[in-house]
Amino acid sequence: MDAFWMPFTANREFKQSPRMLAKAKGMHYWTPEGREILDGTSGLWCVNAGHARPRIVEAIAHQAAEMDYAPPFQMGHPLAFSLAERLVKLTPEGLNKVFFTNSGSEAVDTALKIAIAYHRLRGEGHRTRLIGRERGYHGVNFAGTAVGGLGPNRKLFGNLVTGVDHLRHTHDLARNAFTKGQPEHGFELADDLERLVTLHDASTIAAVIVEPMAGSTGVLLPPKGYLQRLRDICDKHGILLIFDEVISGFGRLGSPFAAQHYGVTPDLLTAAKGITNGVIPMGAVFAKQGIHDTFMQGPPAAIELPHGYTYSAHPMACAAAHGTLDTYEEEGLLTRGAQLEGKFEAAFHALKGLPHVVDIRNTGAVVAVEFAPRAGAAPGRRAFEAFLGCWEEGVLVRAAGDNIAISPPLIINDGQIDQIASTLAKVIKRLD
Ligand code: PXG
Repeated sequence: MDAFWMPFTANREFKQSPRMLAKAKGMHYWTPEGREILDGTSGLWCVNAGHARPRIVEAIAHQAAEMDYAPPFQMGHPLAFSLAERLVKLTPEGLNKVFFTNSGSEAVDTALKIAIAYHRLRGEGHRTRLIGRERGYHGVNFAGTAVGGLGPNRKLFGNLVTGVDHLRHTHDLARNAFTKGQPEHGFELADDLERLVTLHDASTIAAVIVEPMAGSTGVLLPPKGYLQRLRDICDKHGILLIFDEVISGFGRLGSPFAAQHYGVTPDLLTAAKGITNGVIPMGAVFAKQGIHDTFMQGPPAAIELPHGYTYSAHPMACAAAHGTLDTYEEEGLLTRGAQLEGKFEAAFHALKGLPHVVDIRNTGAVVAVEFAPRAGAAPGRRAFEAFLGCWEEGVLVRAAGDNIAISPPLIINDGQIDQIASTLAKVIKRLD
């Protein structure tokens, strides 16, 4: 166990009593001992079509034998172009250019660099400030950590990128607890952006980045009207709006992207995870035509964007993404979340009234159950114990601060939704 320094894990605690997964198929994992675990988290918000799907397995096997790798700089391969064509048909109107990365973190840092460079190319090089939001998660690279809004992820690393500010988060238990779908209260929190404009001046601000639905911080839905208000303020001041859809993209909310679900279109949109069903790492930044075209002004022989990765548009990832999109299309998975929403809502809101439960939130195929923190204990302990309890009962859920988040593969059936809800209820009753 010793050599592997595990990510975002309590290494010493884990190595005392490991939780290991060895096999996966459809809605389930199996431990090395053969214990069956229902996947209530799509792995880590990524396996949206379920595990070991034949189209994806075949696509990867074929590609490994056909062409394992191709250099992405000054060279191309057909799958990358065909994948880009397919993807921009799914994205919100106008986001019709795609830049490939290998993760959500890389997509975020890429989008922020594009935003700054875009302004510079337009003669507004003074627009460098980046605005994030409290409780936002934008991955772990330098800029993503800086615009991120989770204190524990930031405090070890100093100031990182300077010229960053944050909007307040929109979570409001006092006014919105136990809301089904979008909360009624809080759209005015978007006006924080006006306050930051007043403070710093719009001419210094390059972009605002938010998750339309904040996932890893515990499923925070945007208050009604909030995203449109942000869009309006950005337009008024020439600020780019970036939606980080690494979690909300590819069907989680019942539309291909949250931008379509909420009817608000950003200027740049980041994605990852579900783009390949989590099977091969891949991320993407989708850009509006006008942003892309701003880069296409200089001499044709010049490299317009000096940015990219050895593995951008990796053939294996492109093959996995094609197999994933085939599966999503054939099974209608990118809109299935909308049909599942009612079942999720009924199954999980029935947990209201159980001990320590202070909020339940849901949309599409995602739910959070929030606990009151235990007095005197470290934050999140109750949720972590609920996660452990569910694991022992054969259900994988995710602890996020004081919340349990549930985001299973979109192929889930009603009986499996009930199994997650009843297991969680049983475990909650045992919590102190
Ligand atoms: N943006 C968002 C909105 C994310 O949710 C990233 C960027 C970074 O993606 P990569 O691929 O670099 O990890 C994410 C990742 C959790 C959890 O517990 C969520 C993520 C990662 C790890 C844990 O909810 N999301």
